[in-house]
Amino acid sequence: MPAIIILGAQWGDEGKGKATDLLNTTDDIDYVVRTSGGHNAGHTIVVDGRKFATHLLPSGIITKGATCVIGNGVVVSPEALFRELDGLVAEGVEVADLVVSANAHVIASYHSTIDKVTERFLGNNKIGTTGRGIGPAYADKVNRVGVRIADLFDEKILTQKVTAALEQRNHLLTKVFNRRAIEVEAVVEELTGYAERLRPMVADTSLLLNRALDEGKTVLFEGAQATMLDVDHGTYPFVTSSNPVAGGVCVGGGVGPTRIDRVVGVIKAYTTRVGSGPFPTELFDADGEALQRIGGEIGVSTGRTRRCGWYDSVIARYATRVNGLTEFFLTKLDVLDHWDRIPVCVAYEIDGQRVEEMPATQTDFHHAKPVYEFFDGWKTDISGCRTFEELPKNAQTYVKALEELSGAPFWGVGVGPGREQTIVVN
Ligand code: 2SA
Ligand code: GDP
Ligand code: MG
Repeated sequence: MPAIIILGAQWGDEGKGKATDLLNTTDDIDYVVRTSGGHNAGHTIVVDGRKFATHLLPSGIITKGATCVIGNGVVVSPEALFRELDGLVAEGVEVADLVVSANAHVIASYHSTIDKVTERFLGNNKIGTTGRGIGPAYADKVNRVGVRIADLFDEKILTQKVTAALEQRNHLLTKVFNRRAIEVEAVVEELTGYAERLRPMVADTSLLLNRALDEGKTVLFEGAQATMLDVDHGTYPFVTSSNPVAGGVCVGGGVGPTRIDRVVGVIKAYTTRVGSGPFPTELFDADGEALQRIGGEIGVSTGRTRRCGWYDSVIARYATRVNGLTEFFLTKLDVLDHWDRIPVCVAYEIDGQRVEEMPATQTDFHHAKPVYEFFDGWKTDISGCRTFEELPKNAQTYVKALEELSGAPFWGVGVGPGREQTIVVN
């Protein structure tokens, strides 16, 4: 199985880090690749009780073996990159090799400034971004005034590009936001400061990955954010500024769709979301608080509390459709150990009509009310279960029901954060 995509099927934080780590340590993976987003991701890996978090780096970085790749579709803050690498080394991690695409776009400190100022300006209508400069960096890229990693090695070109980018940004900052203009020289100095350390890591990663696939090597694409945060397919405008769906992986990795063999959607046994935007199964009661507390639902990068709700199979079916999922990996089933009865959203009610598929418009999605089916809980600690048969009967019924509703087979089930706390079903 040479090319595998792992991606988020809900609003992120489904356990993509754990799923990536699991495949990386049980299968023979040669490359672990990030293809979208930046250091707004927060992927957690728990090995022998030790917890590691990655933000910009692929999760494979903590396991020496596979080469890690940051693809052209990623927005890279060199400052965050080296802070993260140095942090892991300081923790005693023997980090894996890292290759960075020459065509990846750069996040400079002004992108983060603009991100935060814009959010403040939006007030109650804010997106709830991570403030990492992700949106402004992608905006520069699409607006054709972005700086790419390769530009850091030629000061003259870098100066030209930063000048062009800041011409527009400074107009906005000074005239609309009443802020001081950002100086070109300061940005050029900031960025060239990373050039020497970056240079040996930089390559044509599309060529690297395509050659690897030609040679029968195995490439694991580790998605960041998730389907419902996709700028095209998510709950726009409450989304991130990239395409975390399977199609975006091909664009951001420089590989064609015909090379992909498996597309795994990681999905939680309930739902969470961080930031603003619609969320039909969101709970505002003691159940929501309990899911948040028991599930430890706190943002890995920003420390924000995540909003919680029940499993939404309309979203699962949508994720199957827009990503062409070949399978799901269900996580955090153990968090539901404590409930007598577990609701699952099987459809929506919109203006009195039952709707089984994701509504075509955001207005309808904002009005969607969940239609629930109820399943008996198991009220047993399942964190030690290692086979499907060891799970209590009610947990088996719950998993089978979700699988039936979600549109693709369940490959595995997570019963705890640890690498070994996994049941392989299919
Ligand atoms: P941005 O910063 O422009 O990408 O924010 C836009 C929206 O995307 C959401 N977003 C996320 N949602 C869940 N998890 C993310 N990663 C971190 C984590 C988040 C954190 O793993 O916990 O630490 O808060 C992530 N990154 C972006 C964001 O909340 C906005 O809704
Ligand atoms: P990602 O962004 O998709 O990689 O997910 P995060 O790391 O942001 O959040 C997932 C959280 O759930 C992390 O704290 C993981 O350690 C944890 N986790 C992953 N799988 C399981 C599971 O099956 N059970 C439990 N209890 N925790 C899990
Ligand atoms: Mg996360």
